[in-house]
Amino acid sequence: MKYFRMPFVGLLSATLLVTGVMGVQTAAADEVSPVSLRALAERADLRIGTAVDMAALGEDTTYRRATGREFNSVTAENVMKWEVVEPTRGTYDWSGADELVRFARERGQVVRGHTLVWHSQLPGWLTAGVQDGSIGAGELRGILRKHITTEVKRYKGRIQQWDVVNEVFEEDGSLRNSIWLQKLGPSYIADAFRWAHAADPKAKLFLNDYNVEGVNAKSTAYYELAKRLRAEGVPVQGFGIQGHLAIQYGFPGDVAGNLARFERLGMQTAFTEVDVRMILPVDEEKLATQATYFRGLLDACLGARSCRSFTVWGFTDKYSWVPGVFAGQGAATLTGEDFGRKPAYGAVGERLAEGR
Ligand code: 9MR
Repeated sequence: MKYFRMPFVGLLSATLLVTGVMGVQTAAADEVSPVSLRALAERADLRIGTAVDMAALGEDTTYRRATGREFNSVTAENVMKWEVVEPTRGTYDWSGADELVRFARERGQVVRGHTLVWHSQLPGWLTAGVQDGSIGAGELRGILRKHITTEVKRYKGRIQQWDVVNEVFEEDGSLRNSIWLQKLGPSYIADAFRWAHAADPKAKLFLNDYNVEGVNAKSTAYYELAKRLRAEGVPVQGFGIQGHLAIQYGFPGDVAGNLARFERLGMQTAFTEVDVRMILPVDEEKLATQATYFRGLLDACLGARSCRSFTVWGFTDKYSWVPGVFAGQGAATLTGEDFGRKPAYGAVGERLAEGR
């Protein structure tokens, strides 16, 4: 199915144009267009972000230009993860991460750092060492501390928000049975935040997970954790809601109430990885539903003072992670494989134009 074959060059829908958001259209393709999502977000005091696929950024000009034009925040989809930055123990590869940070700086974008402590995408040397017992608990703690300190220091002053711990709870609200919990016990979470804070005191430090959009057992576990950590003086400042939705499961309940309770703790909130998948094939009804889901999450964000950052997990189906993981599902982003805009793109633009 073809979407609107409007090339992705900075024009929003006619609806938007009549709402008076159109400025003088003199921007070259790679500049910030007055009618980009980015320009609309700036008026709403919001960082609108995307995950960036560094391979695509290097070889796909349409992708590269749109990344600069449409967004004022970027997240590394993979290149800041541990398996990428330290593939061999003590040998680092910062090439992708450095390139993204440079790209962002040249375009006046902020960077969300993703992610320091996770159970997935760990380097082989680390998981093997833990498994065969050659890396014991004491050494593992030192390795984690060094990893966090090294990476956060390297980008000190250039990362707005760090996802310090990612996906540490199960759906029922119990702590995930990761190597971190098994070997270091639950205190690894507070340690990680303290180490990250020592390395870059100005970066806002986030918890981050999926299936925590609304009020449920998992998001409540985060709420209790955040409350306790903050009472103990642990430097945790934000709650990151990934926002990987699927139209066949319905829209989550009480997203606004969920944001509000973290806000009452004095925390920032953010949507960090939004996409909305569907069972293929695509049809107009599904696309219309998808648009309401994107709009619904954005609406909750703009309705909360604590929410100043809304990131999509890629903006084109051409590079989306979804079909590779959920067989028979896809079309999860704002534009199609040909960058044609879906109704969701228009819905996001319209909601941004309405402001807070
Ligand atoms: O989009 C990422 C994909 O390219 C990787 O193969 C995958 C590996 O697990 O991670 C994906 O990003 C994930 C993110 O880092 C954390 N939340 C869930 C995201 C989608 O799986």
